[in-house]
Amino acid sequence: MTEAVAGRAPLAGVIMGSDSDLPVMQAAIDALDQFGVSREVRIISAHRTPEEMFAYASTAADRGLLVIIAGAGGAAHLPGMVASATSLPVIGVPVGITKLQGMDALLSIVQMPVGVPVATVGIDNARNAGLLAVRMLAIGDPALRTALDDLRSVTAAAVRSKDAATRSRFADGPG
Ligand code: RP5
Repeated sequence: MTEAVAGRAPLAGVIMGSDSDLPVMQAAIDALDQFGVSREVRIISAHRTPEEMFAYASTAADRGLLVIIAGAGGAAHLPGMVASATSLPVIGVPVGITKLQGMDALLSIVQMPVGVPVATVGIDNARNAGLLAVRMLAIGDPALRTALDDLRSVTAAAVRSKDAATRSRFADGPG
């Protein structure tokens, strides 16, 4: 699905602490676009623009958003602080931008206190964040669920193809 998403009220918000996160976060945007999910993209920082962050999070549901993907690196407080100010599901993306290669961001995002959940994906795995958001939206959207089923079929076919090629390559060995 590659239908245009412009002009429709966004269902997903993709936010990140800096434009330096964008090369990683682009994969989340691409996944949403692949499934025709309307989205908005913002640079919002928990540390540098905290007022904007709280305004964004606290108004997100009323503006029609259904899910928020938040990426940040280093002392990555953006996903957790956004989750503290909204009841929408928040998916956190640890961005591996520092000398700690994302372990700092991963632990900052995943170690949330009880009561304030953030669904955390792997370091730099923004595509999974996008796909998880699509799965959440598919709960109430049968067409989206069918599209996800199709993607799983394509993914399985690719693995079966690699399996066939690998079996063929090693077919002549001993045993
Ligand atoms: C974090 O600090 C951002 O999410 C980014 O990953 C990191 C570095 O930001 P810049 O100094 O590149 O703006 O808040």
